[in-house]
Amino acid sequence: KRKIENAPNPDGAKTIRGLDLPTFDGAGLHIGIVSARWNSVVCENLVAGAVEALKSCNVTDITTEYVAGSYEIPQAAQVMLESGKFDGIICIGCLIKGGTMHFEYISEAVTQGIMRLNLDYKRPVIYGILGCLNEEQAKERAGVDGAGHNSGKDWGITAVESCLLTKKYS
Ligand code: DLZ
Repeated sequence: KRKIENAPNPDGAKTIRGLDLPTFDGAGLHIGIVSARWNSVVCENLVAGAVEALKSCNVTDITTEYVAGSYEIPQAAQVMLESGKFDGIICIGCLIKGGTMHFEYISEAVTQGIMRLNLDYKRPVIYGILGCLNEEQAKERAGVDGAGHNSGKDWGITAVESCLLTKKYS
């Protein structure tokens, strides 16, 4: 089990953060996931990890939508937020550095786009975009074939925690 040194267990959380699935009660939350299909093996594992974590927090209302690549994610998330149906959105994508400048341009655009949605809509829009130098790094961070750790689980927990904070002050 992985320990996350810089993410201390928040007050009231029942299990220790860093043990696989800490507990927040997300019953009644409506969570959307938007995932890219580029690097689909990695993204599918990340989506599965996020769904597993959401369910472990009692979230039953989960809608998953797909887009072609990471570049399409912010606009898709915006459409979902505009529907008013979601308490929060988890954005999932995997950018792998290649021989051209695509990686830099898309990473920058997607990162800015997702942050803008967070602030404009006052709803958590979780940044589940891996930016990796090669496929091996990406697979490790998505727990593909049992390697490394599935970051999707962290993003599922983070979505619930942030939605609960938002509800507390809304
Ligand atoms: C074009 C492109 C490239 C080169 N690499 C990736 C990638 O590693 N990960 C990803 O999610 N998407 C990639 N794309 C596709 C773009 O995100 C986008 O779908 C297209 O440029 C069309 O807008």
